[in-house]
Amino acid sequence: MSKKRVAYYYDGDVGAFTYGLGHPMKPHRIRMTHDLVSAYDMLDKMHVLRPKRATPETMTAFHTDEYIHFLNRVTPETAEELTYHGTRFLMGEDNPAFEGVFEFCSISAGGSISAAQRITCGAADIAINWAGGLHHAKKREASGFCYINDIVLGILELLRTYPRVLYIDIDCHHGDGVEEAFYTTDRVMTCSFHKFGEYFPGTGTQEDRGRDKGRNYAVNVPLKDGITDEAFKNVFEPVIAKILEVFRPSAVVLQCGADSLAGDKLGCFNLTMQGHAHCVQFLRQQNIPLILLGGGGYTTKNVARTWTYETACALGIENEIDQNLPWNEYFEWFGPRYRLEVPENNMEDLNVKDGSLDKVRATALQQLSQIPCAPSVGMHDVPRQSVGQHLGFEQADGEEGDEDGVADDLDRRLAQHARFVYKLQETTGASDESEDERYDSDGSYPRRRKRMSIMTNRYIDADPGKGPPRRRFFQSAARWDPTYGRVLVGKESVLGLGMRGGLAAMMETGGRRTPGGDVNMEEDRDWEDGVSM
Ligand code: V1D
Ligand code: CA
Repeated sequence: MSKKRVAYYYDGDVGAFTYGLGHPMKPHRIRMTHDLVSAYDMLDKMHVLRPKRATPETMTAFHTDEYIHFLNRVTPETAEELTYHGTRFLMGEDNPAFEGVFEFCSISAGGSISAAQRITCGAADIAINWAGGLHHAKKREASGFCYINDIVLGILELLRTYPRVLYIDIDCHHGDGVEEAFYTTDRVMTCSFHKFGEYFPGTGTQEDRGRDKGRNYAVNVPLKDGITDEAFKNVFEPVIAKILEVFRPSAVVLQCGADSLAGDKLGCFNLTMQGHAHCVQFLRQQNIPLILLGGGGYTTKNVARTWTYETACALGIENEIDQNLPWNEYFEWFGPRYRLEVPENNMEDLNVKDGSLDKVRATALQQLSQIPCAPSVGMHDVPRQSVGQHLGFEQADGEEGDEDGVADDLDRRLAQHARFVYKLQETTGASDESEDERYDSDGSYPRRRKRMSIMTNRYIDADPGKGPPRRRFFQSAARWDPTYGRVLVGKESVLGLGMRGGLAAMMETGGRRTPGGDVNMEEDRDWEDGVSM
């Protein structure tokens, strides 16, 4: 099994938050997982990073300003008033306004955004954020223990670089928030495996398949109680294999909700730790950039065991680690066997009993057969390499990155590069000819203005009437964003333009401004010219 560069995001503060007494969601399980990962000596086998916390502005890439403003100031004391007596923003007992809720969200979302950046800059093959995976959060309200949809924010980050992203959700609950966010686009395929029938949130039938351009790009696999490893594998593998074949994602985000494990307090499946982790192993071997996120999981010792084992799977060392748990701070929680295992129980598998699993699989495969071929954003080529990689800015393997260093450092270096290129344009008559040929024969600067592309480092003829239509430098792939004080490159500019047209509109235009606007990636010859990225 090939070695992979794994980035692992963890904030030591995350385990201290509490949803309140009697609430099943326990952020402490993230800390237990981390402790076990550490006890197994896995930390020095991967890049351990403390994620930058997501800012309110970052969160509004998906959520409404009004909701983020609310979340940023609500406290247990003001909740009643700010939710208009429980009628807005929060969902009753499921989503209490607990102490520090915004900080908790900024850690969770910051981890998934950082993970995505680590993948797009080419510094990791697999990025992990066990504090993420909060798939129920909606654009303007919390739902099902989730307040901020870190997954949507992470995928938006991936879409700045990649044409297509696959989202897979093995949490026992339907991944409704993520599905809804990308329901009308063919750039994100969502696939959720979940219990369906008198179960939260009540969505996720096989009739729900996406709309408009997104028709058939939402895949749902509704299941019944008691599904075992073998039955799950028999639906997961063929459905995901088919998706990989027809959709050809550039990156995969796997939500590893652990409430699908046997014996979960809220779940009703019968998966063992191995059966759950098989999904991670299956995706790892596809050699597609992968993000692993947390999610549900309410029998905390089993969550810690499984996410620890899945961290080992990401590293490719799952066969080398001891099944007897090493000593760790929470050792006594894992008795009486103190083993790295989640065994199945004797519940009946209702999926196999009535043959419904075969029907569900057949329906999913039939849906996928209707997808013609991998879609693209318009017909132009989209870089397969991140801008950072292309310009040679990617972090070298083994280079230690602290905190959120990679993305910031990349931004800094891209900005520096952009300023260098921009300066070149202003001070020289840039040309792709040799050094000597930059000047007219009389020694003056040439009248034909040429500009350098930040994407290709090649000069473009910017002279009107000659060659391709004249384009301004910052219309092509990069522009300076004064708000964030950094260069926005390629589809990054999508987000810089704001989400006023809505997520779907942004997806439809593939990151271009709406008609009439002056940024149109499709027209950009730098991209069209088939510069192999
Ligand atoms: F049992 C509880 C005790 C206290 C507070 C809430 C719950 C609870 C259990 N199950 N709440 C639920 C589900 N909510 C309802 C609604 C409340 N009724 C009015 C209907 O049934 C929510 C289950 C959320 C599951 C979240 C998740 O596992 O999918 C997840 N994934 O990522 C993060 C969380
Ligand atoms: Ca699910």
